[in-house]
Amino acid sequence: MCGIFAYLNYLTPKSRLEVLDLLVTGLKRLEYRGYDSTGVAIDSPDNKNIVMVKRTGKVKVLEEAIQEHFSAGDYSEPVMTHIGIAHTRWATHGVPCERNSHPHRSDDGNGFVVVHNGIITNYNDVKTFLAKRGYEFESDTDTEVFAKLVHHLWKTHPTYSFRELVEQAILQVEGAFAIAVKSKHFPGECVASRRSSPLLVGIKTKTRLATDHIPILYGKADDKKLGPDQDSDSGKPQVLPRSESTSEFMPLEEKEVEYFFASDASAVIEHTNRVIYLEDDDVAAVRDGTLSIHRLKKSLDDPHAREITTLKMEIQQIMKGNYDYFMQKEIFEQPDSVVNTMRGRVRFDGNAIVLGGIKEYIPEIKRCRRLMLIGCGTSYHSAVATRQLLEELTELPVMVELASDFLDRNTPIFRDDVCFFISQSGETADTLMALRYCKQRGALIVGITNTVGSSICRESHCGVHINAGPEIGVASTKAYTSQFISLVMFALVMSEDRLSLQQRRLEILQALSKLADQIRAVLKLDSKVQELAKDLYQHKSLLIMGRGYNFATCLEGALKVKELTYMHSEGIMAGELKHGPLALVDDSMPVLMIVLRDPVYVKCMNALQQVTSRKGCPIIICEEGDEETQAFSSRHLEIPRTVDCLQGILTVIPMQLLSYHIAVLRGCDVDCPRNLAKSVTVE
Ligand code: G6Q
Ligand code: GLU
Repeated sequence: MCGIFAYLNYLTPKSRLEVLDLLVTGLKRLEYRGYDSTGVAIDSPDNKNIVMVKRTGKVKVLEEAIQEHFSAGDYSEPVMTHIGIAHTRWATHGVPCERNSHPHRSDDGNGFVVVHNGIITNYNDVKTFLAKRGYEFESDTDTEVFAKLVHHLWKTHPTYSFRELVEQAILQVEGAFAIAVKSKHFPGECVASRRSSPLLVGIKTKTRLATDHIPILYGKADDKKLGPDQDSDSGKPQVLPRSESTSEFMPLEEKEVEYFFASDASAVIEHTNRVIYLEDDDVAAVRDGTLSIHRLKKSLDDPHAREITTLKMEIQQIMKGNYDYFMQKEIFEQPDSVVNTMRGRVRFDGNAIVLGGIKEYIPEIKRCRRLMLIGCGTSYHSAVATRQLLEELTELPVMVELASDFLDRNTPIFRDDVCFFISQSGETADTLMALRYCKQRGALIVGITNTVGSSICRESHCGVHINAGPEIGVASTKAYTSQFISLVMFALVMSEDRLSLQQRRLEILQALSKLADQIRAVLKLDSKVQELAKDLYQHKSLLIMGRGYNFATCLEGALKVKELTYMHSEGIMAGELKHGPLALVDDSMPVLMIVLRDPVYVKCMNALQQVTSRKGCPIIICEEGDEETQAFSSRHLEIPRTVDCLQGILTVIPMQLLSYHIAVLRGCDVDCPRNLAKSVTVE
């Protein structure tokens, strides 16, 4: 997913060079989301025009272009009021190139410029409508139609305010978007909106804000849609009633104030911790330093205001510290992040668990017909990892689904289903669409997310925040182990009144209390793993085999290897070896096997013998001191013994380290792997 960052200073002196520096820094904080090109737009020194710089490649390339393009001179003069917008693009329509980079403009005069996340699905219709009215397009993107549509509405409705023009344009487009728009015709104003793609507004004032919410101003539009040929008689687009004007009501009027529009909090936290998470179809407008929020239609359960929340994260949480990469930092944070996930929830003295976010729903969940765990990628793997324990402790059928496939099948969902949506970002489109599908069918929706204010978090009936802290590296690591722990805690809550399961619960609770130290012990294998990576990094493939509680580790380990090193890798259920995969094994095929002393140990040993008898030389992850298993290979990683259902927390860490070291040896971009984004907000 890409990123939006916009900065508006009102009665706060800032030079254009300072604004550009703020914009570039904001984009740097969003780099982890994945992108292929960048761009900025600011006012020209004479305030009569808008100047843009756009580049393909990294933010660094844009930064260098800005330094060349904007010599000091007029750009170093302080300006009291100004709005600058910036963008990192993850191309969906039109190849990554300067011409397709954002911001996109309405006309040669840069009358309106827009930055956009997402996809405008009806852009061809809108493009046809505009082309008939003389508009010529200079890019292959869907985004460009939005800028030109606003311009068209401005020409045909000169009395409309900037916010009203954007509102009307939003009514005409379909699909997912987060947008920020600036205009030379409306200096010092910014209008932003979202639909299925995240956007928040940070507020920074010299004095404490006089309010902790912004009233929502509602309009009375009907939602008649316009296609390109459905013009009204006048040949002009039929413009719908406007939302309430704000002249009589200034919800948030501050003297000196700065606003930050961003795709997520990591770009805002170093400036302010006071943010408003916009909801779908909110239109946020700043005019004369006043922020107002508008919605065209008011539904029964719509709130009267948007809350100004206080971010809890700290700036150092989104910095690398003394690590080379965010992913490396996040791997080594896991002894702390798993503790944070359990903090305030697991009471080791009383062996009790409290999950405040779902507590009141537990009776209803206990009466449900089945549990469904739905997610994508690593989040899906955390569901695979905990399914067996959930079945054991809840004694309910547990289905585990990839969100994309779940939707393709139109899976039957019933009112007595409980559906869990697992998502680090809380914005993954496939997972969000699956949530809405299940919610429409009356199921109880439980969100397991790591991002406060995210769409999945807000659209769930209840949920558990995994409290892993911001995860910046595209490849998920600490979120996986925290998702894993969160689902284990849920299983323990569901079984707290089952006498027959108390011994099992105690065993698990005791194991949880040792987990942080055991993770530290596994992390001490880092240099040994680095040596193993030297054996592997020039190979083309790596097979990872295991079963039972460790099959999920094989899937997750293979995904880590693929996404970080661009090597092929496959997680293989050891029980399936004889049914085909064994044909891949010879003395040249790299194999890693997980063989721990658990209920499937003997079966895993059978698989190990099948591999070695075909001259396979597997790397083995085994328990400390297990000499019988170690005898099968000179390359083994010993991990501490824990209860079977938590082994997957310890066995995944060597996989995270191995994929990291292979990626470094192969010269890959560890934090931003090619073609990938931190959150996939397009289906
Ligand atoms: C894994 C990747 C990716 C991610 C999915 C789901 O390392 O980060 O597979 O897990 O895209 O993302 P969310 O958990 O944010 O929904
Ligand atoms: N669909 C737009 C484009 O291709 C925006 C993509 C994005 O989210 O960056 O330019």
